[in-house]
Parts: sequence; C-alpha cells; structure tokens
Amino acid sequence: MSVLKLKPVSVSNVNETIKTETVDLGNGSDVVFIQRFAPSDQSWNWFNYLDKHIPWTRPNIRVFGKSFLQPRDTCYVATPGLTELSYSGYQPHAYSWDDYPPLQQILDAVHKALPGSSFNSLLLNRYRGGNDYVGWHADDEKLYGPTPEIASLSFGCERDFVLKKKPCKKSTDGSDEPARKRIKKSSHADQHTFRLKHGSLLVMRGFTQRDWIHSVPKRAKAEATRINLTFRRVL
Ligand SMILES: O=C(O)CCC(=O)C(=O)O
Repeated sequence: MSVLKLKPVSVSNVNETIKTETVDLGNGSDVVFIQRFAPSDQSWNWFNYLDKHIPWTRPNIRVFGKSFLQPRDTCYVATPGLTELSYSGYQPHAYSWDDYPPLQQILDAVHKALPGSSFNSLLLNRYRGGNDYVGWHADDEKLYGPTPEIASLSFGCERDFVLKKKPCKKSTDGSDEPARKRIKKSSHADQHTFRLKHGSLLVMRGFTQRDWIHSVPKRAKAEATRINLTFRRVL
C-alpha cells in the first residue's frame, strides 16, 4: 500500500474555494480527489432524494460465464441518442436527466469543479451495507474512448476505493515487464486506497482505465448505505 503524495491546489467552486489533491499514477494516469466537494447538509439532501426516488434495480450479470446477482443496486441515466451501455451481459435502461431534476443540479456542480468536462451519462450505485461491493474492474468500454475522465461522487457511508496497477503482460523476450518500464524504472506505487467520504469527488483521468483496475471491497464495519454517482462521457 502506498503513502499518497498529494499535490494540493485550489479550484473555485460555486461560491467557495475547494481543496483539490492530485495523485500522479505515472505513465499519463492520474487521480484528482476533492474530499469536501459538496457540503454535508447538501449531500444528505441529495442522498435522501436519490435513495427514495431513483428506480434502483439489482440485475443479474454474467462474470466468467456464470450468472450472479450484482452485489449492489444500480440505475443508469444518459442523454438521448448515445451508444447504449452494456456490461457483464447487462444492458441498463437509460433514464433521462429530466426524470430526476436534482441530478442536473449535481451535474452542473461537477462540471463547474472540473473545467472542460462535459459528462453525458451517469451510472448510479447504491451499496446497502458492507456486504455490497464492486469487484476489480476498469471502465475501459470502447464507448468512453482511450482516455476517459470519470468523476465519482460519494454520499452516505464512507467506503474504501482501491486502485491497483494491472498485472504486466509477458513481453516477447520472456521478460515480465512492459518495454516502457524496462527503459525507465517507475517510482510509482502499484496500489492506492482512497477513503471516500460523504460529499467527496474522485476523478480518474488519462490512461487510468487502460493501466489500472479499481474496486470498492466488502467491509464488515460499513453498515450504512452509500450512494455513488459515476459521471462519464460517451463519445
Ligand atoms: O462506487 C464506487 O465508488 C465505484 C463504482 C464503480 O467502480 C463503477 O461504477 O464502475
């Protein structure tokens, strides 16, 4: 596990200056972490609205040829006309932003904090306790392009978000290391853990989906509900 080297900078949000930390993962990947993106009261209002009004579903998905109940609730919102999302044999219905007006308000706040961003789809996740989780994966679906910016907003129960470097592929000369690593040894850690607090925003950028996998593991002590909003841009 790494000791995070955080580079603090300040960006301007709606009315105030918020502290942003950037973790350079190496090779053109980084993570921006805003611990206090949304004030606590505002975040609880959003949590309560989403918990009650979103049409949560817990679909069956296919992993390694076997059918499983997805270990968290989900819902998908997207701008009309985009390529449809499909993962693990499941194609979610795309609801409209207009169906849930606070989502547009949240999207505007995220856009304001991340200049140049232009998200048009949102995957919502609800973890009803510590047994709910998301396993190791990368959001590397073709519809997001090679270097997607993915912004992940958390409400409710704190959970760990773990990023782990993808295992190296065997190269043609029998070495386990990719060529670019052999040329210049990397000083970057291979695993990072972020504690996702109520109202925090974590953004993965650059080649993070190509080179890293992430998960929110089970946590026996996480008894309460957590809601996560993951904004992406379908190209
Ligand atoms: O809940 C989270 O923080 C992560 C969700 C996630 O990895 C995903 O939806 O792909």
